[in-house]
Formats: sequence, structure tokens, C-alpha cells
Amino acid sequence: MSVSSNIMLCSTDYDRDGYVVARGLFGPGEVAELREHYMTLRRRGSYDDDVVGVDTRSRDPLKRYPRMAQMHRWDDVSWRWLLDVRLRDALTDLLGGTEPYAVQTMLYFKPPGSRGQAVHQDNFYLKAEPGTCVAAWMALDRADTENGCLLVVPGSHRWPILCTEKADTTQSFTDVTVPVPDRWAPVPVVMEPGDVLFFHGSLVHGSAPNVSANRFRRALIGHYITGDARQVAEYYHPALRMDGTALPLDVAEGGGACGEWAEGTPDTGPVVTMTGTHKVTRKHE
Ligand SMILES: O=C(O)CCC(=O)C(=O)O
Repeated sequence: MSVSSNIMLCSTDYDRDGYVVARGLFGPGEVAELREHYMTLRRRGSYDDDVVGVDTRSRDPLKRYPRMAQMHRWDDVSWRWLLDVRLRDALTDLLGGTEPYAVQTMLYFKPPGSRGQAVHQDNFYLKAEPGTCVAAWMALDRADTENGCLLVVPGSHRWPILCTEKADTTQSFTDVTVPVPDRWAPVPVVMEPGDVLFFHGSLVHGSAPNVSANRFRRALIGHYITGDARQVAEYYHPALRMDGTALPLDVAEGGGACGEWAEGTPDTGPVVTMTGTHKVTRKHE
């Protein structure tokens, strides 16, 4: 089955749930090379676009192996992956036939003993408008509940951007999260190396700590914005067309309305009302 028809079968799942997994989109050999490539880059030290630098002596595994960001700006392997035809075709199918623009690469190493990332919505950070952002999250290792696979709240892509609150930093390396009523508990997405999870910019997602004894949970992530977007937060410029040419877009500012949970009916459960206001501009996660 071609990549394209495989994904087209699932675009109804994407519309319904806000995410879909393309199983085996990249082969075992390619994934092994990528794993090795990023481990080599990380061992060499820190880079300009890293969110935090490497501290090889730290007791915190995430300081020894911090995530990398925007590698495609200086690394050809990352550039080619971000714009890979398989990702382009899958995203274009999922987005109803319009190509997206590429704006970010990230590599999470998540060694054993690492904290996870509290649940959040990506478009809170990217601020792509109109439209939204979409992530392509590729497993470089098997990702399961033991080593902290991704957790998603199916259907939450229909929620507006929620007001944030403080996260539990004993469990999460980021300090903001969004509240999720109990009836919409996050579910794990178990993935094999080379599987790619595509998810909508409003989908509530995150991950729990890696409690395995010795298993990394590496993931290579591309962030894209939909083809109708005319602005994105400054950190994500320049946006790239899927042929690699840069696209001038406006810079989105922070702040604006955000959703807060209010009591609904017994049928609906809690409902979101746009009563909150975000005052802070955040450059990136
Ligand atoms: O990989 C993870 O644990 C979290 C990734 C994530 O939340 C993201 O890419 O937005």
C-alpha cells in the first residue's frame, strides 16, 4: 500500500481524534542511522539553537541529554528529514490537499530516569493563524508506557487554546500545563521505531517520566503550520515551503483570549468558556 493511500485511509481518524499514527513510515535502517547521528551530535556538545546546554556531570538525565531544537538550520540530515516527501505527502493528505510550511525540528533523547512533559497544546506556543500547527513525531526507539511514550487526549483538538497553569515539575521538565477534566484522561500512544504520529496544534498531549531501567525514548519531531497560516511566533521564522524555500510571514504576538473550564450539563460534562486572557508572550516551549 502506498504511503499516500495508507494515510488517506486514516484522515478520518485524524479529523475525529486530532491525531493518527503512520506505522513504519521510515524503515529500520534509516531510523538506526538517525539515532546514531543525533547521539553523535549530542556527544559533541551544545548548539546555538539548543534550549539548554549540555552538562555531562549533572545528575539530571535531561541535563546530560537535553533536547535539541532547530537542527535543520545547520544540519543537512535534519533539513532533509523535515522536508521528506513521505512527511510532505502524509501531511498534505491529512490537511485536505494543501501543503503545510515547515517551522521546527526537535530531538528528544529522554534517557532512563528522565521527567516527562506536562500536557499542553502546541499552538499555544507557535501561534499559527489562521489555521494551526501540526506535529510529526517520529519514534526512534520503541515508545511505551514504561519509557514515557506520548499521551494524547483524543478529540481535544476541537477545544480552543486553554489557559495554562503551573505544572508539577517533579514529573515534568516544563513548568506549564493545561487542566484536563477527569472524563478526558490522556491515553498512551505506543509506537515502534519509524512510526510517525501526526497531531493537530490544539490536541492536548504530553508524556510521563521514563521509568525504565535502561531504555532511551528518542523522538525526532517536525512542526509544521497549515498552508493558510499568515503568521507564526517569531522563534519559528523563517517558515519553509516543503521545497525548502523561505516564506515571509508576519510575526504573531503573545497574549489573547484563552479557554477556561466551566460546569456543563450531565451530558456534556465540563465546557470551555473563553473567559481567560493570556498576558505572557512565550518565545518557545
Ligand atoms: O516527546 C515528548 O515527550 C513530548 C513532545 C511534545 O510534547 C511536543 O513535541 O510538543
